[in-house]
Amino acid sequence: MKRAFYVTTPIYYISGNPHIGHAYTTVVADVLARTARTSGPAYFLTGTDEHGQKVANAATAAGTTPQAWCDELVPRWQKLFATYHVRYDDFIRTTEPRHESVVQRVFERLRDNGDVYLGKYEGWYCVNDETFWLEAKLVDGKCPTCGREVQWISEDDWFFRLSNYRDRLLQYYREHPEWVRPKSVYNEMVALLEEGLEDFSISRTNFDWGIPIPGGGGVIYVWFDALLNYISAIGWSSDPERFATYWPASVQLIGKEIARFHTLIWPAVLWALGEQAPELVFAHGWITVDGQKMGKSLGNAVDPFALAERFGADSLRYFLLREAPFGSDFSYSEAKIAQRHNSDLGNDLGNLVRRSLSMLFKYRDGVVPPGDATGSEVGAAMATLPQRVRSLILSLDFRGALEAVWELVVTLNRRIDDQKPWVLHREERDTELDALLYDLCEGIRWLAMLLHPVMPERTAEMWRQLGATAPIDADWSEALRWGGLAPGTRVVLGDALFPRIELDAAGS
Ligand code: ME8
Repeated sequence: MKRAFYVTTPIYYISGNPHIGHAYTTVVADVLARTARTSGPAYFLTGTDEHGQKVANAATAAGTTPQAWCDELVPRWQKLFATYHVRYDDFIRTTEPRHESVVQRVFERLRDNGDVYLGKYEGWYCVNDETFWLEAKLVDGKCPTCGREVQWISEDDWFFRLSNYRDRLLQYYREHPEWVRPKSVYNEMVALLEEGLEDFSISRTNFDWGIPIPGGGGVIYVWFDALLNYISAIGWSSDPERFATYWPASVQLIGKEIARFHTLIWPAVLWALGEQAPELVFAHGWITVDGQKMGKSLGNAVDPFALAERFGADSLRYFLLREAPFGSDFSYSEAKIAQRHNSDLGNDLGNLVRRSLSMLFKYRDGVVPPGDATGSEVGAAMATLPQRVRSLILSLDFRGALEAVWELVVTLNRRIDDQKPWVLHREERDTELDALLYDLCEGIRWLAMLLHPVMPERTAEMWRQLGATAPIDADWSEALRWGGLAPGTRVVLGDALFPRIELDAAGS
């Protein structure tokens, strides 16, 4: 039934400016979507989470209304994603009517079938994380996630019968040991399930910036509202055919601090609606500064626009995917970004392209010669590379995928060093020189295609310099056969792809 790869990011609170952490998840989703698109349809959703007390407080502090505040901030997020070359299919805002009507419909449906009931909530609430906490979970009386003061809440609320789904969830976790990754998060969620689940408050009466409860009595709790974006955007209850094309989602990416919402509450809500749980929820690690999660509220957030300006958005994309195994935390430093940029991208990849194309100019007037008629050794050695890279990316091993691509970078650089084209030229070993130059250009074509999902803009420039005319994002299994680059292609000498960044200037 399902016909497309569907990937989502969390929708971001627009209580302040975006930071590099927000770009991180969205870039990862973009890499997945771009890779999936090379072999079939994909759909990539991101957006903004606009209701709730946190956003309302930010608007009040800025002396404006929540809606005006959101309208003003949304373009900053869209600009962030454009700056990082992200190509999403849809950007959902939770204040849009297409979303609000679905949330109300879900509420009514669950109230009618008894999964939602009226009760009394008394307990602690953290506005920053928009999260209710049991007293026992507080740390020194403060929010266990962000360490801020919590407030006492006592109100009549609507509840979702989460406790009813505990056994089904446990069974589901046992039968689908890969549905939540990484394993550390899976284990943590199973431990929570074993402790037992409380019903979950899904309304608020002490403030009004939210979707009204049908029939009155407050607004819908921001998390219940927000989770539903993943299905409201694809036509739940309004366009069944479209919905069936995309749901269940292939990958839902989140940061690990919101795993509980996505892997305990979210599947239960979906089951209450008669829908399936997503195929995979991946809770990735944090970008940290001095061991702490980078975030606006801690005052350690890095401006993603300044960063892109300094290092280039594609170098940042590369860094984010290459630096740590996906799932782990990793510490941020400009020195590390500069190091990856200069070494992997500048020395290995950029120099390969520059050396190869300038030799082609020097020895063959910039025209790609014919390859070895008896077959290429490099081509044979790399035959399964595209398949390997694709499957590593789609299993979210981005670092492994980049390491695999670098096998080709290293092989080509080594061939130049071993075969010494300048000697081949001097000794007039023309056929050998032709074959080597062809392999270098064909290798660069492969690299541009394989790295396109990770560095869409720099690889497009590689493509331009190579004089390639076919689409760079074509199906790998068709386009990546050694010999695809037509002899006679005229290459173009361009600027260095990854100009060196001095470590001192970059800070450390
Ligand atoms: O939680 N390192 O929104 P949010 C890595 N609106 N990723 C980070 C990060 C960091 N230091 N900081 C933020 C919300 N992120 C809710 C989500 S979904 C139905 C509702 C990324 O603005 C990461 O993906 O606090 C994290 O989960 C998300 O931003 C949190 O964004």
